[in-house]
Amino acid sequence: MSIQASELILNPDGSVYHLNLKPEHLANTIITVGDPDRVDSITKHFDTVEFQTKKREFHTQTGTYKGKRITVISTGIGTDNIDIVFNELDALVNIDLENREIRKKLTTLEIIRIGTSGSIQKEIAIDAFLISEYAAGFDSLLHFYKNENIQDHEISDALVKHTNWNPLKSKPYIVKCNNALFRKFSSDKTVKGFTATNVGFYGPQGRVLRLALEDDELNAKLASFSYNTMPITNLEMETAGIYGLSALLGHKAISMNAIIANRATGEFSADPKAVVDALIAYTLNKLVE
Ligand code: R1P
Repeated sequence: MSIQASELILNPDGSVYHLNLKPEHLANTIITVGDPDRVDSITKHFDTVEFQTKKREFHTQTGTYKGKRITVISTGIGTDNIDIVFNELDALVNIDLENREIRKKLTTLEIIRIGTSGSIQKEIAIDAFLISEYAAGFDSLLHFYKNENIQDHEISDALVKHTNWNPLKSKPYIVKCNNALFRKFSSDKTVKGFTATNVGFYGPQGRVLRLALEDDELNAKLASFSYNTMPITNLEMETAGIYGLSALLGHKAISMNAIIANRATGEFSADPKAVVDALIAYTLNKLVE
């Protein structure tokens, strides 16, 4: 059945509404970043850039790195944007935009987030590269989709109990990375993590400026949570949405985090750009190994 114009909005040139992309602009390997300026920091390593466009916070460039075709796209901040980016990326490969029908043969995208993050474990040092094996979504994105098969309810229930989670907040959903990508991007230069994806930067991540927190022990409780010896390691704002939607849509995803802050010790990286650049170089090399 054909998807209505109001549900899958296309621009007059036939590109998808927010991303401004047509199917031919997209590679099957995609790097997502939060910061639009980080797109250039990645594609400056490319052999060539064949296409670029910008709309709102969604900046895209497609080119090749050591012969491998890759699209780099900025998502801006938060899982609300992840909903837009992942649905539109999927539509570009898995919906025929002319007749607005789902393709019979579906394409699997390989998606790598390169982002920044704060550790909540003292021993995960500033400037570390952390790969999210699991993610806990404190936003509510996944709850709007049928998702029973991809969530880990046991870990979620244990986390709710350990933190005495306030039921007025959306229940944490637990999702996992793609195992093959986890192995591909892991090395002695990376630490494995269980990432909490927060719905904001200040209160939701336990930062106090002028407003008191609903639970000022939350970060400490997250840091002391351990399920089968898996502690929660770091906070950021996209990974759980990326893992959840990728699993539902049939794509493979991994989230690479440059640890630029340690919330347990109060330290901040002396040169956050250098650690992000180092993670970009590491990730690109792993992609073509
Ligand atoms: C907050 O400053 C932003 O930084 C982190 C968070 O996930 C959030 O998007 O990632 P990026 O550096 O990729 O944006």
